[in-house]
Amino acid sequence: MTSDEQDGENKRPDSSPPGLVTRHSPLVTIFFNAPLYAILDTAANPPFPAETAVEALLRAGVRVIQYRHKGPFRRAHFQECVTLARKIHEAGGVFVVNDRADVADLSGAAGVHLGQEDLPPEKARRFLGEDRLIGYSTHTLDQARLAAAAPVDYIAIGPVFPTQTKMNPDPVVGLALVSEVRSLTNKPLVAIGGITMENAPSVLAAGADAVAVIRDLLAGPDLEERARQFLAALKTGSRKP
Ligand code: 3NM
Repeated sequence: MTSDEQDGENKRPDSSPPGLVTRHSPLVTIFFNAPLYAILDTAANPPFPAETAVEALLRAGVRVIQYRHKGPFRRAHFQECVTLARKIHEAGGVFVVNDRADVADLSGAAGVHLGQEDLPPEKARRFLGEDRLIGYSTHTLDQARLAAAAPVDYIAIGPVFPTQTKMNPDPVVGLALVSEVRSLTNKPLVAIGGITMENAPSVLAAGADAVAVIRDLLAGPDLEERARQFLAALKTGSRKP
């Protein structure tokens, strides 16, 4: 193994591991088959390491997984991202790092998820190049309109329902805004915030391609089984690719 591989360094544009999902791959197709976007939030205190969680999610059939760490980003967090990126991409999945385009790039992630307070999408795109995925959180119709025109590959909208997970969440947007945003863009749409196995089908029915979930995935004693049940509940499917 070279030192580059050890560092997870991913030299653009042609050293992406074979099979790595890039922005040119159809995310809508991935979401059609597995419309669950799992977020590993380091503050959610899962009773197992992130690597174990990822293995369980992949076995269950989850294909898009985000690493979310809001505290100081230490070397150990970076190394964790390197390990998760490799594991997820080897399984044909998509690994996304929250907030940090630098970490996404250097860890070999498929992309970054940006919030409204992070790097502007244009700057992240310039930094990451054309191959990486960029997701962008929105909380209002105006923000979603701007995101539709921005160089981002998918749009997140939320919080759809009240959430206990995010600190200082934006006002709840409800299913109505999910439908409105659906009608203004063809980009993959990921709904987030307070989504549970019970309400998730209604979120897809409102027009989302996928649901992003933190807390409700950890609700049962067995993450793999919970993720399987979640995917089964979403089986009615989202937008056809
Ligand atoms: N972003 P849970 S809501 C990380 O509105 C995040 O953009 C939101 O966690 C947004 O599934 C949220 O536990 C928290 O509600 C999602």
